[in-house]
Amino acid sequence: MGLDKLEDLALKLFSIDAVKFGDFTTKTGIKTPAYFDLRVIVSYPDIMELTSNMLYDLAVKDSQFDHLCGVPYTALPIATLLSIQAKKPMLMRRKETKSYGTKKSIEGHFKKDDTCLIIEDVITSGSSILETVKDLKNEGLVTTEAAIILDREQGGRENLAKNGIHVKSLFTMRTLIEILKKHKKITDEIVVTVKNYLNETKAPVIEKLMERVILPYEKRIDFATNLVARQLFNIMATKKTNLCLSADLTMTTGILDLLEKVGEHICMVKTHIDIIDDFRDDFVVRLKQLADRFNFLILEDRKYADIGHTVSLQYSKGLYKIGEWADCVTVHSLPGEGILKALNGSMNCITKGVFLLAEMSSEGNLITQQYKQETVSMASKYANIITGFVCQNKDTFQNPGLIQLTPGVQLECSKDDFGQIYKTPEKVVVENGADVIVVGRGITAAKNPEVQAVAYKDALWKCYIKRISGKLE
Ligand code: 5IU
Repeated sequence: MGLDKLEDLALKLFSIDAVKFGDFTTKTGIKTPAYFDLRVIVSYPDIMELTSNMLYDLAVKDSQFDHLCGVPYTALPIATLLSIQAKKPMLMRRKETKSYGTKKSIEGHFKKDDTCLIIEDVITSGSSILETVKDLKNEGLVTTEAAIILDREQGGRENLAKNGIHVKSLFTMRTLIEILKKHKKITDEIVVTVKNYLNETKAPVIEKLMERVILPYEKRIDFATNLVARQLFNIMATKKTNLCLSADLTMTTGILDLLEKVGEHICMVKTHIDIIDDFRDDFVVRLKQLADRFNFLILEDRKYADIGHTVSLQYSKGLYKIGEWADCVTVHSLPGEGILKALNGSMNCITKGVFLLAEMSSEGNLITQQYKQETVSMASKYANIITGFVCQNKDTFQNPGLIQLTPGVQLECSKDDFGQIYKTPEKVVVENGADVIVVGRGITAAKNPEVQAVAYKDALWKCYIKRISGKLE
């Protein structure tokens, strides 16, 4: 590609204020001496045409791919022009997944394993492209290349390379400012300021997508900010079990006897303290003794869902005083972040943990894609108390320091009479990314619970080993 064309485009972008220099603050609050707003090019058809022709020559005409996909929103019109010029079908990613109907995040017709070329305007960290790639991947599409207008040279290219995506860009920040300097559009001072800025300001490093599900538990300990998560990873790695027993029995002796038998095979016991008929304080003393003896944690599945103030009372007061003996508790995000704020205050230390409910296993539950995403982002502000999420799918979150707790598991797929949907160990661990697997009646209702606990433990561990060996599909 001749330099003339590049120079022509650079000058045109400058003349329409798509490229500006001065003191700017980005959306995320970072100061920058160079600002790009390529959205304005939709008002200049000749510049749109020039841009897309140049991207076509650079990255489209000699590339092999089945679809083009623009990163929403600025790149969409350019992707459309390229799709027409290349006569290749386009895909569109929804930024907000529909919360009704098909719940599809990618629009357009495609087959599994089809390849996709990404079109984007500017990259800084590369995170927008990675979000699009993640959604494409979840639909079975493969992405290895991205064609972009400008690389801000702040680490995006490297972040994308780590995720197997090669970037071809029309401009880098340096080539762009050199052209503008040559044509006396910007002063030497601006050139120096921008170059210094580039040397000093790198975008955050983004780890590999899906890393969580292929990292072994022991390697995830260092990523965990909540102490209970660290303990749980440690227990799983040393005891070689990711089985959590849901001890939904109504007599204390039943629960304690069961734990005597299966304690060595589990990493955690999940209780529903309010279903016990003969609750007495010494029950929790004995429960704690068993937990210490067999090295497992206690999760009270209380599913808090009230306003923060009430929840802090429910957590620390009343008959059960859950906060005194449970290592962690389950919590709904429904009431808003006040519930986490209150628990953060009540827990008062990071030796306690919260599993936040992001999805449920029961038929017809009302949790939507948006609810799930907002639950995950709510948790990020309370990293010291969040142990993980109760969820059903691996794309719910990426952070390898958090734990995916998945209920609704039996050795054979089935349902109960009240809408519980069971999946197999293979499905939840290998395909859906479960880290800790909750089994209740699969063990408690068995003729020989101990034998059955071992069967679950072995099956679940085998699946985990298969998953971390990278044989995902
Ligand atoms: N539980 C679920 N599904 C969920 C959530 C919690 O089954 O989505 I959140 C609880 C309910 C029960 C246990 O205590 O997990 C599963 O027991 P069974 O394996 O017996 O179905």
